[in-house]
Amino acid sequence: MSYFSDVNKIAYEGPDTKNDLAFRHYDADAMVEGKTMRDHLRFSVVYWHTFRGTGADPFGGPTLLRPWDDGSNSVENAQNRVRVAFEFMEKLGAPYFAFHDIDISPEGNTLSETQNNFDRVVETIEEEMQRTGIKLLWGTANLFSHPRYMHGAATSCNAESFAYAAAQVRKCIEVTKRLGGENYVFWGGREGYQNLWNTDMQRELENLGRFFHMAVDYANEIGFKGQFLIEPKPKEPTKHQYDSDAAACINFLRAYDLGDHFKLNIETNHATLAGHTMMHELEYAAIQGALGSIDANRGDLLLGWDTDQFPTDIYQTARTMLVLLKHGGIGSGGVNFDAKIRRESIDIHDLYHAHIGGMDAFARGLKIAAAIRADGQLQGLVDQRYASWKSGLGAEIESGEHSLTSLEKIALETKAFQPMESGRQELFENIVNRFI
Ligand code: XLS
Ligand code: NI
Ligand code: NI
Repeated sequence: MSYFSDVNKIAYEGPDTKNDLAFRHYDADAMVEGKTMRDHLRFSVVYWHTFRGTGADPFGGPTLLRPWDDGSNSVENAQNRVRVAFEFMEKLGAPYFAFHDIDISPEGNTLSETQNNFDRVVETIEEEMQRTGIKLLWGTANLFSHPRYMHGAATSCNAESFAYAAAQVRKCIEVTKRLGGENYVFWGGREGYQNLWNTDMQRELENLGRFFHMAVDYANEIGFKGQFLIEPKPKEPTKHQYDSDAAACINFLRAYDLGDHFKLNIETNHATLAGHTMMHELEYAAIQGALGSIDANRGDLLLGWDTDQFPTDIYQTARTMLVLLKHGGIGSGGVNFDAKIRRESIDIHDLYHAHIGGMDAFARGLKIAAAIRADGQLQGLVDQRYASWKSGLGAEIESGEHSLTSLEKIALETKAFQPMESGRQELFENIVNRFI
């Protein structure tokens, strides 16, 4: 049964269309820098917000009551929801989706019942993937909702929680492989602490490293070739999450000898919660060879938590795409809308408006970033700012010809500094604005 029978496949109609259910900028087949928009952006819909989000918040219950959901915890309800989800994604034209194990299938009374439910729902997903050609960007295990994870999962003080988490991850990697998932994500849900007095940080970090090694070993064992990704976030739900930002994650991966096996999934609203910009996090991850994928959303300047709003800020998407283009694209990752509609947006069509808006904002960001690069003035000014490294002393230093002592000699001989380059921040900002 169709729940979106009044919605046609969302088409590109150009910026002047009056149709709210159309793309103004995302033209999947249009070429940008020699690649289609589809291949640059690799859009992905998240199952948890889009098909399991209820609108509940700490002050009130569900507002998003879906006509397709019978409210039960049955496998049949979950399978039916899968069909609705694929109808939605097919009409939207998103090539990918992502899920947590417990988003797509109900937990049972025992682990084996849970696994059995999972397999049954995955069968329906497999059918729908075949029917529509929609692919799996990544799978992940939810290791944070159940009370057994109140102290964390891989960093729990309780060994049995660790064991249960291991079982969940093993199964979820198996399913991700079965569905041809291109990545597998670890977001450290409650891997962190609320209070250092009661926390053995060293043990928790070592166990986290141990847990990730087990995942790598299992992937090798079954031949799962997808990319492992860690998703940094500084706080929420714990006060201090161990994977707080890109730099902390990369340090952790190197310290525990995991650097070759993991990249990062950078989320916009997590970057800002960490006191960074998305561009900073992407740039840092990229130069360390660790840029894997992005969770696209945005926060609210006035709110200090992960509001997961759909990205509509053209500056933000243009910056994001500029960094991605600079570093050769997103690889096996994608632009994954880890974003939710507001609890007041109760019409099922709002799901379309939200995703269309996000896809158009990124398509515009992509076009803007490509135009800035084609124009070249911005990069030219950056190059000019660093010109002192291209020849003479700078080139000598960068090629390793100097020591503190030899440089001291040069500094002692320097009578007066040459006039320096201006930072020209205002000009840089003006140039960007010409393309927005
Ligand atoms: C929560 C995270 C989460 C991950 C997947 O803040 O963004 O949704 O992306 O577990
Ligand atoms: Ni998040
Ligand atoms: Ni996320």
